[in-house]
Amino acid sequence: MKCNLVQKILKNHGLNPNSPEWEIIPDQVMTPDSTATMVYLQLEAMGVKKVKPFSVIYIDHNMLQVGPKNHDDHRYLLTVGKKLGAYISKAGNGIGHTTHLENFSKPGEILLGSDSHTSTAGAAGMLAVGAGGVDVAVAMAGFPYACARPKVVGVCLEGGLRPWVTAKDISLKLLQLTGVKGGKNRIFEYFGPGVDQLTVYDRATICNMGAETGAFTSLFPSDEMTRRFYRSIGREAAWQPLQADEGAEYDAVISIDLAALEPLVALPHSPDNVKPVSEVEGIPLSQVGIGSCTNSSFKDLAIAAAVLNHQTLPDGVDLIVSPGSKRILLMLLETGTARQLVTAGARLLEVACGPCNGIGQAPASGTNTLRTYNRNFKGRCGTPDANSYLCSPETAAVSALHGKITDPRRFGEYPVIHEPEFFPLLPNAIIAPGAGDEDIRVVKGPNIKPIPAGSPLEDTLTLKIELKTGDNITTDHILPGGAEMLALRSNIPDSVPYVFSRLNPDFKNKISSLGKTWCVVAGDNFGMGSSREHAVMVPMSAGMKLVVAKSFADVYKRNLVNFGVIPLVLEDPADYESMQEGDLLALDHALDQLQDGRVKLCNQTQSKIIFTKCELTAAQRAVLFKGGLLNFIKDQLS
Ligand code: MIC
Ligand code: SF4
Repeated sequence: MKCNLVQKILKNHGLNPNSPEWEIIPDQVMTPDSTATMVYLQLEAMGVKKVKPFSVIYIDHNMLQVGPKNHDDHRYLLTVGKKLGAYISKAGNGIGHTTHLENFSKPGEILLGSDSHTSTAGAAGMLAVGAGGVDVAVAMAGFPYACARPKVVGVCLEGGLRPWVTAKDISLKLLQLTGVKGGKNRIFEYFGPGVDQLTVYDRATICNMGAETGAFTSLFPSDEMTRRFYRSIGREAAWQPLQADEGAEYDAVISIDLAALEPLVALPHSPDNVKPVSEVEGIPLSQVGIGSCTNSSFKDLAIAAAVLNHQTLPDGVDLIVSPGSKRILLMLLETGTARQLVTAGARLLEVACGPCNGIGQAPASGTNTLRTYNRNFKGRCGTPDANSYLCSPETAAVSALHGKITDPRRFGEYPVIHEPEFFPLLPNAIIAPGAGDEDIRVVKGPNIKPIPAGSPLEDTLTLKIELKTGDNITTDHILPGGAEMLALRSNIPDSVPYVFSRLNPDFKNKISSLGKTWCVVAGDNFGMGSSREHAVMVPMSAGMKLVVAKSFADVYKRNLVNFGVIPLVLEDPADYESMQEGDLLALDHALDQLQDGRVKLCNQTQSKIIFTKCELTAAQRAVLFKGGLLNFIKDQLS
């Protein structure tokens, strides 16, 4: 049988790629600090003494220490992580996705991560999947990550990129073609003649942005360019060639002619609101950001330096740049690239996620910020009325120079970037586990609170609709990111006042009067964006027991089940109109109906019957009935 890359990787792991359900045992696990605290609290709650797969914690999000919370949580991670046998990338080493790609990626291996952009490692030919924290914790305890088989969509890249057109523009083109739902239950596997010219960092940009389509993951073959990447960092032994067979088949194929692409930009407030830069030139900018796990490679920042060399940024524009890893920062320093950026007036930020999810550098009220990041959800940058645009580093740099969105091709000759052929990783960048670690005393600060457990399913439920909301509601709408909120990731009780705050600022005032259990009605693609399980845990801890939606983002639906919250999809989307906030919905014989998968709700207020679907695997139903995955696993362990 001719195999595509996904089929090869699964078969090499002893799995049948055509089975309707996959049971994946990851080779590697990565947990960034913003979700890692909860993951390790769950590991402790399960009584895990040693993590099974090779696991790495990244201190990369919660770096703004305006109070003790973040450093307290980092000291928890540094002690519990070492005790349980994880590797730890310390603060300042790098954004997890970039740093994992450089230090630990291996073609053909499977990575599971507690962050939606885990897919970045697909750049090196890995099957790299973002998931909710408890799914990752359970995999670290040695249980398989079970999921329905996603479809594999081949993305054939043809032709070659013209000057000033980049990997970021390829990813924006895919978003324009598929929309933020187009990757649902899909893996995007790249192939074709256009792949060869893309560096591994280019491929990382594309696999990273694939998360914005809702994709299960994205990946590239491992070829000579991959080998060159590994050689340049001193890890050539990790390389192996891995390609789809000639004539391999896909569930579908999308073709993109790279030669026809032009610089693109995503307009507020969605990554799929994509237009050619040439059509939106002239929009004034107060801020330009180059960085994040999407675009923070040496080349990304060196292009900006070349554009800004011997120039001075216009007075009204703030250019913030953040390297993706310590290795990249050192390359910038040693090649004089950092000097060019700083001399032109750029602000060199710490090696971290930073402004990407609103941790610092929030732009001025009501202004426009142009960023090389991957998300521009309203309010995500930290300023509720700012407009966030997404683009390539090339477009960002030329636009910064002009103080307004500008087609980078106006700059003239496309700079040639000379990247150091060999710039090895630092041997002291990652803390490795060692002998005697099991005796380490775990340090827990006052910010760490007990994990809220879901409640086993009752057979009869009467739930008040406490929130009705629209389409494409993101995890940022449900539970905002940002410095203040992310510092509470180990403290669910203190997080409750923030829930749904970006949808309804008054929601916090009704929390004290909420019933023991209540429900939410939502539109299409509810819970798109991050894999953060907190977007379920926090409302669940306040009583959310059921969500009725036109459709769900895949990971969010999985997170609902993992915390015992019932996900129902309307059989007739038109029924969405009839349900109003304040209505009482009754669900009788819940266990039987959910077992059957077709669930009848009675809207007692409107005297209307509504039919819904609850499509779950048998394993997921068992988890839901137990009130969540932690309860289920504890049951199994006992
Ligand atoms: C994000 O980019 O939104 C985050 C912050 O990295 C999240 C993870 C989190 O919420 O901790 C993600 O993308 O999953
Ligand atoms: Fe960090 Fe932003 Fe990447 Fe999320 S998307 S991991 S916040 S850099």
